[in-house]
Amino acid sequence: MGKNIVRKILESHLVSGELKPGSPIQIRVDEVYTQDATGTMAWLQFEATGVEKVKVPLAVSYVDHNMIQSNFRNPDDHLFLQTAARRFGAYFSRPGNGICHQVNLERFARPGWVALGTDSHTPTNGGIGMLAIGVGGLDAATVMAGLPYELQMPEVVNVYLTGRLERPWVTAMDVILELLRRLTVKGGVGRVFEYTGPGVEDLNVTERATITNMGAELGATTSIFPSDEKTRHFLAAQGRQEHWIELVPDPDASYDERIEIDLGSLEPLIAQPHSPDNVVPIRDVAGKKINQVCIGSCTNSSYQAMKAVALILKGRRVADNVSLHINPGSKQVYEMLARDGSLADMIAAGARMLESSCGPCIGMGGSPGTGHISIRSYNRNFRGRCGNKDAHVYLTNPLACAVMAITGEITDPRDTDIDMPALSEPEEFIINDNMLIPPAEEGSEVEIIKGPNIKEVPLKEPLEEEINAEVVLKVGDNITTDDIMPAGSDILPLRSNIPAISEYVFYNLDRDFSKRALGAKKRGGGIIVGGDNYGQGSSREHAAIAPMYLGIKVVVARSFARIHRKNLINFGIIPMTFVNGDDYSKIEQGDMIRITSVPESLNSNQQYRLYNITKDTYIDCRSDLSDRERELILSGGLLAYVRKKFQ
Ligand code: MIC
Ligand code: SF4
Repeated sequence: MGKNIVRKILESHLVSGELKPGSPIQIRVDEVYTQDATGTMAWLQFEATGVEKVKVPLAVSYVDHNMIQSNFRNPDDHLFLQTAARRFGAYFSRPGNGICHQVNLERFARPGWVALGTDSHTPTNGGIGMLAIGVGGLDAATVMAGLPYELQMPEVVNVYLTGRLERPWVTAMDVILELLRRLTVKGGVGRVFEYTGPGVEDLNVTERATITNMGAELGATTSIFPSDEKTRHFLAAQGRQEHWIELVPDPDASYDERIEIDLGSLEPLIAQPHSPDNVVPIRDVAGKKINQVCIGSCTNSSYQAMKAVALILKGRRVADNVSLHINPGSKQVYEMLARDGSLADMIAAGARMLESSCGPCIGMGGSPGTGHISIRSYNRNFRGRCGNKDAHVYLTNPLACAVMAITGEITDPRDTDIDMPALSEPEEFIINDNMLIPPAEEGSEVEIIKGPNIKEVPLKEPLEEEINAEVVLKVGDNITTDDIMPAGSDILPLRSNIPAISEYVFYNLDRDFSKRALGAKKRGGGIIVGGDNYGQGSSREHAAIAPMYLGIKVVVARSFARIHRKNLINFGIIPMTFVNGDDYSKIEQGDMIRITSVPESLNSNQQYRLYNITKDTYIDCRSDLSDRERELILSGGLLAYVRKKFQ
């Protein structure tokens, strides 16, 4: 039987395991990249392995999230990352060079390679035919130290594209919004989305990257496009034609499932608050007054999209009731907009130009006001993520965003007299890598500089025989890592300081959580109870490290999102699921739970009888850990495990 692209790449990178959906496989990795908000931990953890130099062919450390520098914390972290990269053999992308995924696509991504990135939107690189997976910092650190990466072999879903994006005001963003509408934020768990079909030819690499970027919101392991003539064109325009290879599925390739989308039938869509899958046609919600528009981020920052935005704004003005923020995704795009006059058109129209960074997407500035409506070309609109839980964030394509900045209300652009600008990729991009600092020839001579913001990574205590813990929180379905460990300009600068950041765990849902958890820690520890898809969204391992620090021993949920589940295991917290989903109702916040013979159950059939002491009932749970994952938990987490291996 013919092979699909995912299988071809995995076969050529397989170290051990069987490519059977659900079974654990270990693969060799070509590139690892980090961003600053997760990267300080990743590099501290790499340092803790004692390995002198990264063992992957390419490593890049980006700075793009923590850019406000309202005190010493961010610049301390930046200097640590810069010196660590130079010492350990990684490129350093300086603050101002752009958002990691956009820059990586432009300058490093290669078809046929495998990449890990410490950020959930790493699949952006799938637009070029790279198998790019978001992971926690500790996974990245151990792979850089020389271990293969372990994941569960996902199912491969074929998204078969027909037709062309020929309807006015429909862009690549509408393709992924349509998929989110159909499949929801849980629809991609345990799956990779491979795009094929005649419609693929209609999309260029940056449009494909918009689709694979936001595939993260489906909960997918990753998404990927073929590498074809469009890919060759993009790489040539980036001066990297030598990195091109053709990568297409065999004609008779098989898939676990198939979904079809006719590009020609799509219309402009919008995701309403507070979830990226709450998608409707823009026309359904048209007419609402808006307060803010944000254009850019790692989802929609290509030169062609930004240039089209500038053409819409040219000679027009931003409505009085709207604040328009634009954050182009990379220095390359920004410089090109400046040189061709687009930047002047944006400024003249009244845009507030931001630097090339994540910015308002992660609540680093640009928060909307109370009750305000913000329209964004970004990828996530979880409540509170923008920095204000009383604001309403909608997600739509960048062209529609530009139109709404002018009309001042939610508008389907087809209902205006504005002409849609043509979209096309340039023949050549401006290539100027002067903000990419290569690693040192002699790393051992470089001193790593750690300012006072940088604290040691805490280690987990070894696993106990018996857990006696209190249910410190019970939550519902689709809890995001933004709920567990909020970001924003007050909290994000604490990423290198676990004791300090742990005070904010579940802060927006329950201000007393961390105090309560610390109290329970003194009495034996805490348990969190969750619904379906617990831990969806970002890759931030702080959503596991900080709870570990607060004494959380177990999370019991109906199901887990992939990256968060792995992060929990890496930090020694056992992710358990209910054998019978209805038992979720048998356990309440405040209940005392006893779990006996924990290591023994973990080592045998991974079944646990939880005794609810408060209610005097039993609840059957299980964990589905691979052999390596069990070993990790028994050693007290991945870092302890790796230390044993390397020292
Ligand atoms: C996000 O979009 O949520 C982030 C901020 O980029 C995160 C990473 C982080 O929390 O540092 C992600 O997507 O993984
Ligand atoms: Fe940055 Fe937002 Fe992209 Fe995350 S989703 S990498 S915060 S731009």
